[in-house]
Amino acid sequence: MRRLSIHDEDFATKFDRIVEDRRESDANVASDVRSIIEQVRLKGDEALVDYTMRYDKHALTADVASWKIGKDQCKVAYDMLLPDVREALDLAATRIRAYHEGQLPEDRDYRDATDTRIGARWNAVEAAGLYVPGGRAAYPSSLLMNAIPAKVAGVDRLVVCTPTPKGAMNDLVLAAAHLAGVDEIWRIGGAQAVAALAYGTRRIRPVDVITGPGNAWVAEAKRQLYGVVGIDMVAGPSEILVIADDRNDPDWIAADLMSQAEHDPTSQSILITDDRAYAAAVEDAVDVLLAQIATGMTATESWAQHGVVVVVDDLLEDAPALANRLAAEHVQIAIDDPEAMFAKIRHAGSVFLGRHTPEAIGDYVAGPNHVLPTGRRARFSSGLSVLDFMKRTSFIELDEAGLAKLGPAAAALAEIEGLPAHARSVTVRLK
Ligand code: HSO
Ligand code: ZN
Repeated sequence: MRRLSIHDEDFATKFDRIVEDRRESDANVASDVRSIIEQVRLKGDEALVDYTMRYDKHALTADVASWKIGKDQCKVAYDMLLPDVREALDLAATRIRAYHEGQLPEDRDYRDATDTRIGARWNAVEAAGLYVPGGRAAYPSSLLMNAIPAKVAGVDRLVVCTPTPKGAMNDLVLAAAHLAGVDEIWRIGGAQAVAALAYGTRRIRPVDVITGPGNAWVAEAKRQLYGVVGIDMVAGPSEILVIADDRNDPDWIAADLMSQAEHDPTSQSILITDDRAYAAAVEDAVDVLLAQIATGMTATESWAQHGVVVVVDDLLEDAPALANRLAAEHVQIAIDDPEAMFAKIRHAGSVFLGRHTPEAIGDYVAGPNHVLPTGRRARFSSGLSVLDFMKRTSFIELDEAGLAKLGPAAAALAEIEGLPAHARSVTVRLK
């Protein structure tokens, strides 16, 4: 963990180094991924059988159940949930759905002063693919956060791919898939799954957009296949920035910091506070917590490698500029009246206001999406939304009088661009 004070004489340099630290996998997977994609494109299902045996030790056979998890199986998983888990998942799904319904965009259709009718209509993509990682990062909450916006957008066919290493399935993910209305679940993972979703195989029909988190191979496959399909974003390790004054219980803030540190050793937790003694109290509370939680190993590594504590003079004056440089995925503003600080935050994936809004509420049940830009991408991008599963088609309609008004200018521009057929398609219609 690094400690910085705004009074350090090399503060700017040290802070720059933190901002520039990408923390992303440097594994050089690009060429492996390229060849996996090529094999799936050439050999289709046969390549999926090979890779799934090699990487997941799972045999895809003539038995369709080895390929696909049935909807009935998802329903059984849902029905078997403990009542409090089911209620929690239901609450999450209901709130996520309601929030995302509010994102549905409005079509535009109007006549301007020249009586030209112009506008745009939104339509959903036909099919979306959702990657769900196996193992540690197989979160039912992430399935809901990806699947529900797709369904709200109006996607007809929602396909999940997930690895089932040695045949193992995650019943909570299946239960969430039932709740979200997923249409197909294929037992395939890695870059090969992304390639199958993009190009299609004999068994798996292709999709138009692929979303969902994954390891370095999955992320690289999405990057390479962007253009063949749409993708949501290339996500990196999770981050949290907590801006807190000394009137917060240090235990609360320690838990907030560790809530993201426990995701992955490359996750990052940063505290900005205005009191050195308070910073030390939070650091102590973090150490106590790390010894108690089952994810202590992961969180300890994240905190040791990437944790940062910054002490400033005045929170309202100093913190927003630092926060905007970091453009963090999550920003918690744990002070009494967060509004003035919030007004100065321009770059952040999601902001959590006040002392009673821990980031974890946003991970699960608040409603807004938890798929958010990481690695400073909040400078130019936003969290997942229904718009990621939609696109708009613009339209234009003129009548004879309207064409008479606009046509000559279009013809003139076509002439200077040296495109006579363009000009003519206009002028033949002018009397
Ligand atoms: N905080 C993660 C999402 C998540 N947390 C899923 C718990 N489950 C994304 O930044
Ligand atoms: Zn989380």
